[in-house]
Amino acid sequence: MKEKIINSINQYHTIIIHRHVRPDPDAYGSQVGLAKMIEATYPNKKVYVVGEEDPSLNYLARLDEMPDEKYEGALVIVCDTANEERICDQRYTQGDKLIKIDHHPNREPYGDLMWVDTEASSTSEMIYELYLEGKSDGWKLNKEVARLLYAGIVGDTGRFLFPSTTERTFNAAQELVTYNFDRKALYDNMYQVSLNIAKFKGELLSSIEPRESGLAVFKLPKDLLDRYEVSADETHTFVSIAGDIKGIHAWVFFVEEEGVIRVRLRSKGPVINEVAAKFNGGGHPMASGAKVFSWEEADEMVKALDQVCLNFENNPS
Ligand SMILES: [Mn+2]
Repeated sequence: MKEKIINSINQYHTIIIHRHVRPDPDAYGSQVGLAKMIEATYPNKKVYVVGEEDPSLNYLARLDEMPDEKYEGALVIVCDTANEERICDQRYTQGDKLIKIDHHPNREPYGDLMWVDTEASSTSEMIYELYLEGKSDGWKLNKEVARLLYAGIVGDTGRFLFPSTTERTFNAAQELVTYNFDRKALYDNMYQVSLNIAKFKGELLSSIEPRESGLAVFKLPKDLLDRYEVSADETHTFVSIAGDIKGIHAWVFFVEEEGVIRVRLRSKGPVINEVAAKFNGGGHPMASGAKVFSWEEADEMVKALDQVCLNFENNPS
């Protein structure tokens, strides 16, 4: 598949790269890392990165304004996005050919070519491996590409901590750091938090009451977010908050937004993506997202998660 993707890239003059809504470092890293790698390798090609910018990720890259007509005859690549609904900028269908590159479970296949590797820690790791495949044909990596791909890998692996981190991950990181980008500046940008977020975290930590099942529940109604001046989007920065606490097997965030309660699920053992799938969501076995539409429905979801955690306690695999 990697070879087919490289052949397609070879064939097209204009290449437009998309990623998912609510971007994270892996979305930007894989999208812009791939773009800059193609530019370095093929200086005559036109490569564009599209989607709404997230100002908190401006330190990684800035995106392009794209007139519609550029899609005509173009190759479109979508990185790090499991399903079509989550693709940022819905013009992705307007090109000549569509390629999906992703590491999430392939529940909703799309595209003329698909490269999905759920064993990869991140899409950025896959883009590094695409480079390895193309290396003998002259594919080029540079300092900026290395910085972007490294950021994506670090972001999706929680700094090489999550079980998705493998020998492949370290292999990629090992070569990427030889490009001598400013790693300290990158980490400073990725992990600094503002004072209100730090205080909000304190509030959440002191509110933890683990349930008998080993599940911890964080309910974040709008008035609480308002009191700390924390936006619903910002809550993703402390989603791993309960990971170090003894006795907690899984935890769930319910974040109240306009007309919807967004759910973020994390686990250290119980498989939680099946519950997520029942509540308008999905994702990885140990990290998923979902949506509910009332606090009553949130409580139903908590019950379903309790069950999964209790089953895990009784039969840990
Ligand atoms: Mn990813």
